[in-house]
Amino acid sequence: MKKIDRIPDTGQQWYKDAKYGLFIHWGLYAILAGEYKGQKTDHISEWIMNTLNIPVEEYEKLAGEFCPERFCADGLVRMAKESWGMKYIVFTSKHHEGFAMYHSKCSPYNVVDATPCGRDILKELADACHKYGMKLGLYYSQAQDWHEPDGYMANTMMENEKPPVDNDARDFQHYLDNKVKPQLKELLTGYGEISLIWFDTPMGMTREQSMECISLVKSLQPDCIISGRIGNQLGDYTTTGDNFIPRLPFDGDWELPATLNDTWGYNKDDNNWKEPEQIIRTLVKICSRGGNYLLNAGPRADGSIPEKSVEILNAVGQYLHENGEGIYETQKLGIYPYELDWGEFTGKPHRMFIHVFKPCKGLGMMNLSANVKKAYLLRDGSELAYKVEETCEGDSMVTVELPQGLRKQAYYCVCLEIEEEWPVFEPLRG
Ligand code: JFZ
Repeated sequence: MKKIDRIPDTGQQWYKDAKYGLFIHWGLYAILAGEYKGQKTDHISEWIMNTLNIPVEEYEKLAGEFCPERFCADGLVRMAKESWGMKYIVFTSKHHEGFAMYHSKCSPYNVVDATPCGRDILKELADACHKYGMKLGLYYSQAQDWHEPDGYMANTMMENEKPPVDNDARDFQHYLDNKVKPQLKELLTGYGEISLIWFDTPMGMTREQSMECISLVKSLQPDCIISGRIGNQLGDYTTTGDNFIPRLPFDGDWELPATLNDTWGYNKDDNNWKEPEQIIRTLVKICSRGGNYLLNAGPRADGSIPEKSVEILNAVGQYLHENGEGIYETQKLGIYPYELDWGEFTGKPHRMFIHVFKPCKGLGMMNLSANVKKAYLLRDGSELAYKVEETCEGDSMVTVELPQGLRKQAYYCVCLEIEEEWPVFEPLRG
């Protein structure tokens, strides 16, 4: 059972302000794209080696086919920043498959030495991030490594006549000392500023082993943030379950990792895309509850981003372009006592942002008590009329009036400037 004994805090203002980042899952699994020798995986595609029980010697051969001709780090980072409105990128430097997407000197199983492309993908990405002022984080699978005899491997539900893996029989410490730590050292010394290490699936790691990884990271880059999945509740922030949105405002720094469809790595058959509107609503909810949204794109093996992902992220980016003030740098709000079907609130000191998701005749907010100084449409600054009243039942009520044209629209944001630092959400009473 998880015991919560402290409020997680990254101590990094950039992270608290960021709100929206890009997760990139890219590795050899992108070549299979969800299918191996005619068999399709029905699990997340980056797990295909484990799910379909592909032997190491077979899986390794994929490296010989890795040819990312269409990968352009510069273009990707520029797009993430300018079109998608993202403030940080987390890239899979090594996922559970064990393959390093950078030039590792301590394992030849890497993108430079084991492939015909010979490109240090991470170097290209890091250069672009530093050029555009994009914060760069690295996903690193510290516990699971299916390529190494001493790395852990999960026993999945989707077994393929596979004998269970006995992780206890493995010399995990040996793998930790001989692959994880040397690789972390390479990653934190060879690629400039690394703002975050996204550890994952700690499995059987002891507190000491988690601590060893943390100490190493902090000794090399003290400001580097450690994700919640280092294990043993030692992360600098809370990582929620994938695609799980906390219902209530949540103390401390936290982040929700999420997919655009049902997989992280590229899967050619997964077309279960989320609508941009759903992504926007989720982003707003996350902001009102104090977290960050780390949204994934899984490039194809050739390095291109699926067109549908680009389309969705562009649409979300358009909302951010117009309404970013109501997203970036916002802080956790209190609990508004009503469930509104038309919108959600975010806030900064002396400003409350009303994100409207449905056509409304006016924005009536019961049990909101605030001395409103001004109401305006965020995207163009046009002022809106408002009323601050008390109902005959004695509840506070703020109503923003909407001009005809706006009543038919949805996905816009209204800012209320208020005298108080934070609006008061009155509890319901009899
Ligand atoms: C992990 C990985 O296994 C997966 O491939 C992907 O990288 C994802 C971001 O992270 O999967 C998890 C780990 C933890 C939870 C869910 C999925 N969790 O705690 O709910």
